[in-house]
Amino acid sequence: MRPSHPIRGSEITSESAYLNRRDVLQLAAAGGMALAAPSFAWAATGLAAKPGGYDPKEEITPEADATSYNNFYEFGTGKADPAAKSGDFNPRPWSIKVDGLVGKPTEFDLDALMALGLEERIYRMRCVEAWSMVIPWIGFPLSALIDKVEPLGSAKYVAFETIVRPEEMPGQRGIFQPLDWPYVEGLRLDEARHKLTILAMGMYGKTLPNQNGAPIRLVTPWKYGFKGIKSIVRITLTEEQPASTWNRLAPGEYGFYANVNPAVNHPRWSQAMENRIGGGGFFGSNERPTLPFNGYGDEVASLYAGMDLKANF
Ligand SMILES: Nc1nc2c(c(=O)[nH]1)N[C@H]1C(S)=C(S)[C@@H](COP(=O)(O)O)O[C@H]1N2
Ligand SMILES: [Mo]
Repeated sequence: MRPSHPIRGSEITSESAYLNRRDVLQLAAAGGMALAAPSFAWAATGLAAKPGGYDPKEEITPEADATSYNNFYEFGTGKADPAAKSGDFNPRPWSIKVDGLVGKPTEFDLDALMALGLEERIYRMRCVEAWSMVIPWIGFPLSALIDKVEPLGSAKYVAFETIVRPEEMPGQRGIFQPLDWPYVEGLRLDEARHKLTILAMGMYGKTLPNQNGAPIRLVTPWKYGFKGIKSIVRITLTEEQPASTWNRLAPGEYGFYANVNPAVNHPRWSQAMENRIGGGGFFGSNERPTLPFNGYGDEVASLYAGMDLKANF
């Protein structure tokens, strides 16, 4: 069954939003990033490959699907809740505090974040519930942010935290709270600095909609969707492995690494296949095999050399 696509505020405001495709191109040109040109050529033609194992034969997921079928428990536990119930959330102004084991703890506002080098990256995404999408993100490499704060030699991990704002997030109000807030996630420092890891501020050439994690969220395309923490307000470099929300809730079901792995089943279902959302239909009609590391193995497998990925799932 396809979800309905109600008209949302974000569709009306997107043209006047702070970030549109032209701004992105200008910023990318100003920054002179090596990756920017190929990314944009590739976005413009809709063809060609890279970065990151993207198969040009795979269609980009319709924007209406990517913005209406979401997980964002701060707005409710249903997949339609984030689009339906995030209208009161106001992601501007915003800042991210970066602290912990760094030489230069810094608070970055949206302008400072955008200046870190926005570019478009089309990534295959894969959720633990076995649905997948192909999404054109706009973001910058997380490594650019990490470099700015000058990590200390003792830093081994990066911890992320989502905003807590019950006044604007109905899933954080009421007696039944499905998760402990704030939502938290973590990466190993080398994963965080990997070239595929971005903080996204837009998608489909527009400002990120509230339901997808406005104004800024993590994207790690070789990991299951739950690692992609949304509406980030704090990033802390640590020596110890940080907590992650789903791992804390159900450690047998959601590992810290969360690398997409068709050989490691979720205890309640197989991870061998996935359903690509969009276009032709929803569940059942668009099934395909899941690839190790979601198809990004050439780029990321070396991060895990010598590790038992069944034990470290
Ligand atoms: N703060 C926060 N971040 C979150 C979640 C959440 O509930 N809260 N859900 C996660 C899960 S389970 C998934 S699959 C992705 C979904 O991202 P999308 O809605 O943009 O596809 O967001 C992740 N990030
Ligand atoms: Mo998820």
